[in-house]
Amino acid sequence: MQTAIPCLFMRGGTSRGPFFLESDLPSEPALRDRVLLAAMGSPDARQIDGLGGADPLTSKIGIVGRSKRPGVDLDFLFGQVLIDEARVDYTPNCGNMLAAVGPFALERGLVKAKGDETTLRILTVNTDMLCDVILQTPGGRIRYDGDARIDGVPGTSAPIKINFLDTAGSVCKSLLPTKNVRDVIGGVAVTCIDNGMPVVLIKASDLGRTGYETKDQLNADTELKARIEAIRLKAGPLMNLGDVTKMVVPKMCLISPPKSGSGISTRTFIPHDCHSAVGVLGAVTVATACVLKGSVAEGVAVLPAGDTKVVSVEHPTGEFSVELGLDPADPQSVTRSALLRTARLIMRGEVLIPSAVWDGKQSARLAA
Ligand code: NQM
Repeated sequence: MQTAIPCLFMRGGTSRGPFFLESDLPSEPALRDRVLLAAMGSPDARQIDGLGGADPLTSKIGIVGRSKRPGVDLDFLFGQVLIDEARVDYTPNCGNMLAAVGPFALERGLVKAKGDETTLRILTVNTDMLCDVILQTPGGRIRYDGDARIDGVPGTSAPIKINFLDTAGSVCKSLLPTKNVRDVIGGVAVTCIDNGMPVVLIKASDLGRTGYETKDQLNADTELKARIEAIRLKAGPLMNLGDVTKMVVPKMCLISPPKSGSGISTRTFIPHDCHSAVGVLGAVTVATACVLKGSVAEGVAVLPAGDTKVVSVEHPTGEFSVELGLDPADPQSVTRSALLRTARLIMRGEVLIPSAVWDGKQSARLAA
């Protein structure tokens, strides 16, 4: 016997996973997590018995509902389903999966299109982060095809613009949680920063690498990975994150001068595997470090002039442009960020969960 749970399987940016209505999942968090682990096939290195793609970028889920907060359309809970461990981590945000939330909500009738373009205000409940997402909705339906191209995804799709309203200190409670723009950890200069994602920036050259290695080269570099992890474990408590041994944050980012002449080049560990591109809020955070005087990105990043800076964050499969709005009175202060993503509905249906995991009934205590 199995329990059928409605779900839409969607790509959001350079990530992918099943999206669920909050009301279709158990309301009791521990049971909900067991259901999500069964849906994805975790723990198992190949996630062979579920929907997961055996990679951190394809082992993600979204839970969406109408927002309880006035003026906000949707609540989004992002879950990183660990592959080798029976655990769902709700600590960080995911700006990639966020791109699929509006399309999901339109598909499932949680919201209505408002014309050729629809702006939805979404609350990412993981860190209480608000954003406005602008979707193409000609004829009242979500449009997936279009001319927008993002590196890391083949072809083109309809653009989805995301304007973040309040990202500083998302998980660490402040933009610079160590109170310094630069620290030395394990003998290496780092910048510990959180403008939507806790990230530790390190100059690749300080670790004896170019920063232009491929993802596979870096994933095979066990000596480098051990060094990065040692720094990460020390950075965690300094960033108000406590013991991060079992957490997926902070992400670790090796930086080097931009290959194209403008922006910054990155290789991001999330936190143990090298990302094939770069996370959305990871990129916003790295771009923010680039405008801070004294950060390890100073002298590495090449930035355009002006109060609105488009920072090209280069990564292993291309680049990601982040628009930062700076306070004209304080050019060290980033007041907003915006970027472009795309998304697509890949499959709609039901995911089947062994009824020994969940029989489909809400617990009597919580349902009452
Ligand atoms: O930083 C990967 C991704 C992410 C997270 C990661 C993300 C973000 O590419 O907002 O999108 O950092 O684990 O999906």
